[in-house]
Amino acid sequence: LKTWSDFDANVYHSYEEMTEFMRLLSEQKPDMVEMIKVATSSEGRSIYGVKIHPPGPSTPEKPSIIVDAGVHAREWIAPAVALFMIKKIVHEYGINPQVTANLQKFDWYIMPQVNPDGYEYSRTNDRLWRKTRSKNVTVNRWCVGADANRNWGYRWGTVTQKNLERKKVFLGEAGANRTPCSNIYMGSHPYSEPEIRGLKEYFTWQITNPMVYISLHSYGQLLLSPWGYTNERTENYQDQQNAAKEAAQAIKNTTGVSYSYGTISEMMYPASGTSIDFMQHRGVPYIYGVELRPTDNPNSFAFNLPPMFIKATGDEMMAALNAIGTHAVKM
Ligand code: ING
Ligand code: ZN
Repeated sequence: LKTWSDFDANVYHSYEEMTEFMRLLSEQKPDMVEMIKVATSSEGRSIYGVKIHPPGPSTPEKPSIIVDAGVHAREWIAPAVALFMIKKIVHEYGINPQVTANLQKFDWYIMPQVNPDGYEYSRTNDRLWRKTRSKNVTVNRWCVGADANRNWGYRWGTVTQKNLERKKVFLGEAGANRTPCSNIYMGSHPYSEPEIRGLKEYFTWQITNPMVYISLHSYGQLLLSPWGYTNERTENYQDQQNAAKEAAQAIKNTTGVSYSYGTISEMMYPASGTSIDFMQHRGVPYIYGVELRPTDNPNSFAFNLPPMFIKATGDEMMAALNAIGTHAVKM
């Protein structure tokens, strides 16, 4: 790579290549892009993001749009889409009216890969790895990793498998699990995972006016809003659904693909300790956990979406974020 625009957003990259892209971008577009460090992983990798604003000094009072991706290692399309959007925003600022308007209204914080240890493990050892790579000792054996989307402190561990069984809810990877060997292990305590601790600190202290928060996952083509830990609806449920409806329509208009929307517990399963619930509790008005492509039908590509779909998935997510941003400033 010589310049940031040489970065091929239409393939899956190593973590090193991702950080190289962000570094080049921040060096070559310093008037728009600042590289931020949000955390250090269990294996010692630095976790970065970018803050993007219109050319010129950034103004601290601006509302912001926050996007994270890569929480779950095997969901490769999520970091690819986040990187695609970073490149698209910088490239199309001043050209594409939607992108331009939303960069003028909001500061964008995009963290494209927040679980680099898990991601690298999924590239080299186990394609279906989901968790972090922290080490946990159990009574009779070692188990590695916690579910980074069960480790947040708000209502941490309140939806256990035991609770779910009592409610006769579909199990799968729902709820949260106290056993370190589980794929949805919630961690030994809230924020036990350094990746999540770092994100929480950054969100709490460095982002003063969050307006939209999006966490990218795969798959299923869903826009999921709070709460995760309970079936109860949030006080701003209707407004969140209205914005989701506009986002789904924007996606449809962009690529013709359908996304459904609703709360996490309605559309999928109850889950506690997610970043979505933390952000809702913090009072962020528009919050969506997004399940990107493909659909969840049995013969879909599941976690192995071919890279030829990165562009379309990225374009439609950009359209969805622009729609949510446009809705947010109207309210
Ligand atoms: N699904 C999510 C999970 O953590 C989710 C569902 C997404 C919940 C975003 C909360 C926020 O189980 C996947 N595919 O990981
Ligand atoms: Zn996920």
